[in-house]
Amino acid sequence: MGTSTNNNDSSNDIPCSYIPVPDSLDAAGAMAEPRRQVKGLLVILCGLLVLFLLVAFNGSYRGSNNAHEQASLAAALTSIVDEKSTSSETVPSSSTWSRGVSAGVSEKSNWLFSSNNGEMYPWNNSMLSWQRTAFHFQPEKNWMNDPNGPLYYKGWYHFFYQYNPNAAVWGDIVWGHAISRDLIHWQHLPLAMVADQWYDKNGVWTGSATILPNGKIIMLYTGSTNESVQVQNLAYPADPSDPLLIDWVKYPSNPVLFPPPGIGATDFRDPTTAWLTSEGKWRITIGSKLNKTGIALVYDTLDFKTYEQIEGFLRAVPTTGMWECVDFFPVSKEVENGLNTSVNGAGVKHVMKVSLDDDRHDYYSIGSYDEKNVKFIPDDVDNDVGVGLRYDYGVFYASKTFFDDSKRRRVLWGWIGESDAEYADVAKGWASLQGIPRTVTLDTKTGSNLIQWPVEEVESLRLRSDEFKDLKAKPGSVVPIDVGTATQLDIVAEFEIEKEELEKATSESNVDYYSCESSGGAAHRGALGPFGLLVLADDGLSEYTPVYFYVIKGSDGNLKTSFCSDQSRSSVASDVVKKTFGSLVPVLEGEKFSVRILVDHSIVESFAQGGRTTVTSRVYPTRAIYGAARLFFFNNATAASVTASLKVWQMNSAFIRPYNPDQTN
Ligand code: DQQ
Repeated sequence: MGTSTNNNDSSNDIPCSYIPVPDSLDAAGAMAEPRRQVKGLLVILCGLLVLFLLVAFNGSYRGSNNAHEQASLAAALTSIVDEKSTSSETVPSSSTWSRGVSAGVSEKSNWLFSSNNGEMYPWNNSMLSWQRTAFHFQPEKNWMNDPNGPLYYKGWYHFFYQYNPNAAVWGDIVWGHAISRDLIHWQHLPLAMVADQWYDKNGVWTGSATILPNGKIIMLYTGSTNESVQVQNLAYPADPSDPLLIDWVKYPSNPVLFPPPGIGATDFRDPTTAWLTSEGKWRITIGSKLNKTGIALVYDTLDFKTYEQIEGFLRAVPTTGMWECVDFFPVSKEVENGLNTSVNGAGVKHVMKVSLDDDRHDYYSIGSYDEKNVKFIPDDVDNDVGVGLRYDYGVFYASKTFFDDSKRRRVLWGWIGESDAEYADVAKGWASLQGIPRTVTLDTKTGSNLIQWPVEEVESLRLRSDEFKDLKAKPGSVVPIDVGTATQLDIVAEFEIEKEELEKATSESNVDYYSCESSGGAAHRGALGPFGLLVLADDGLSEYTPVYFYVIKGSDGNLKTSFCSDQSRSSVASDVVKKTFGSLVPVLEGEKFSVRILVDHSIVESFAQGGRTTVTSRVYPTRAIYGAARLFFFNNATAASVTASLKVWQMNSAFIRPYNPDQTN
């Protein structure tokens, strides 16, 4: 596995997971001769100019708060971003070929840039090797997508996942399997289920686990048949006394469910974990669509072998399209504990999550579950299933929760795809990872959103830390945060805007909402933002990824805060997706602006206001890598000064390797 303690970065002592890729990319059959890149040269020149400015003003500027210096840096930052934001990427707008669709599911690989008119960046071995993460779950090689059937059993966390054993692109899907004692360090086990039956010949697709009160494990999954019909199948451990659950048996009378009348043969997939009805039956839901209306079909069963379809839908929402990977679970209104999936009652709200095939985002809705009428009723129709709140406003899809009985918590897994070109993934030999598992609870302060937070076990990877108190950034300035190499970090930061400026700020005319997607990213300046951190930045600021807050005073006089991540300057390479994304985040009376950021090579996971809004980015820098990666605090507001206090930990690598019976942890 790629988590050896081989460190290519001489400037620090953190073990990394770099896997060498073939020296000759041509030999890997993946990349052609790069085109000459005028834009790249321009960026290099700008970078040199910034470097020159830095050296001219002060040979050693670290930690300085000199206003002149900061203004120069900020000017460079703004002009570079402005220049970049006007340039256009050479991206093919559509593809005539789709691997997924031909197999009965939507496209899953990132085929962007794979056609001839895409501009290819001359990636080299060390750039590509750097992208492999150090403490996120990844298979040793090849393609991975959705989390499947996560569960806790006899002292082990089990993680199954959609896996292509043959290539770094979607296809030939089987179930990979890994085990862990702590959700952080993993051991790879043999494939749990392969496509060896007519009813899953075209793929062993997504499914969920149910643990019965007697401890028995039930696995339901979608099979894509030899004729690409989506059916539901039952599987169970061959030997329940084996805590590693290595062997799985497929029920001999599979499939247990076919698409019902009126439902398309390729619109019937991803069964949920089952929950108990008050009548003692088990109930599941399965995603589908009717024309453009996303729907969740419901079935009751006593034995998981025969099912009764319940009339109507758990929920149906027009215009949302196919619902993949539906998840349905209770959260407590009273305690922080997670709840078993079957819990219902007065102290409980229900969460319904769908993965929208049409836009590849995971949407959730909070509401109540009317057991008698078999309906989910959202608290707020503006935040109905598939139209309002999202788990994550960046790259995060096909997620699934499970109830971890050992720690009485609900844990969320999410598939984090790539934002680079498929040919680069083929050259690396791997694609996709899983986000750090997150605990999910109801935000009892707002009552209207969930709180997601990295599982506490990730803190066991924290190494040395640096603390910075009350750093001040004047309007339009950048302050270096000296933590040394900044490729594996856990950052906790708080920001405060000058009180006076907050009070003085006037309503921005006709603006009630700052959209991260369409407001020009971190280069666009307002009175009260943007401000935040530049992660994966190089010293010359030729590459950086701003994770930031943007505050506006709405026409009603109230402050509204957006939390965003801007990829437009994350890499000088042109063949990666460079969107800006994010959303509003509630900041309550008396709260500071706060963020936690996990940086792990090509992934940046950010949690604002204790986890009310989260944004995950994939970034592919070419210069801000290894020992050259740095961290900065920036304030690009026009009026307000911002104060920041931070604690930054260097993060160790997780130990993710093939199963070894001698290693029990
Ligand atoms: N991935 C699986 C499907 C599911 C989709 C196929 C979501 O079961 O709908 O790999 O990413």
